[in-house]
Amino acid sequence: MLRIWGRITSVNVQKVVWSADEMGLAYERIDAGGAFGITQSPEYKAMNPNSLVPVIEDDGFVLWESNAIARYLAAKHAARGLWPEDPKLRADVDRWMDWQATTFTPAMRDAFWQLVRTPADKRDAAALAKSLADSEKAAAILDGHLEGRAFVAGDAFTLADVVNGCAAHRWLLLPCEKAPRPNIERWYASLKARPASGQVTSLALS
Ligand SMILES: N[C@@H](CCC(=O)N[C@@H](CS)C(=O)NCC(=O)O)C(=O)O
Repeated sequence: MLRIWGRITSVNVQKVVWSADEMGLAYERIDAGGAFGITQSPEYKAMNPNSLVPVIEDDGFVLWESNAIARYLAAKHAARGLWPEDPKLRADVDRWMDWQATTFTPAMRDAFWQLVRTPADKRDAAALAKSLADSEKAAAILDGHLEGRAFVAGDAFTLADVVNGCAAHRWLLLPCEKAPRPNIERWYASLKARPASGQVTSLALS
């Protein structure tokens, strides 16, 4: 059976779990990382020398990097809707997946850590302010892109919605003032209505 290592509070683990749930896959998720440890053990490092989550093991095949895992699962299970075969459509999905991993989530990392995982008296105000400003820029780009569109890439739900949905979940729940983003909110509400998103969209931030 497919095994997924990683705590569900990790946005990168969330992307894999939501992808697997969209495909209706059976899997076992093993808590690892953060307070669960495990990632520094020699056995885990043999799977992922970065000591990060998630990692999957599928019939002896080991893979890390959350977006690569989501694409592998879609390819293996012929989930063509989630990762289309048409080169242009696929490139569009890949582009927005890369954007999530390189721009949207990194922008909000400090804000998330400062507001959710750091006591108020120990926060770094400058890091928080910069991260909030960067996040607003990214949110404005996504909101503008979603104007008149139901989904991030193409006309149907894809992996680009899954990974950006995980990032948006984190952004929308961050306890801070944000500019109104009506297109993100409409799109995110439609993702939240999908049964397969439940493990992620029902989570409180921690
Ligand atoms: N690019 C990697 C990043 C993985 C990553 O940064 N994972 C974080 C959690 S989101 C992690 O393992 N942090 C250390 C820990 O949880 O112990 C991916 O997308 O899988």
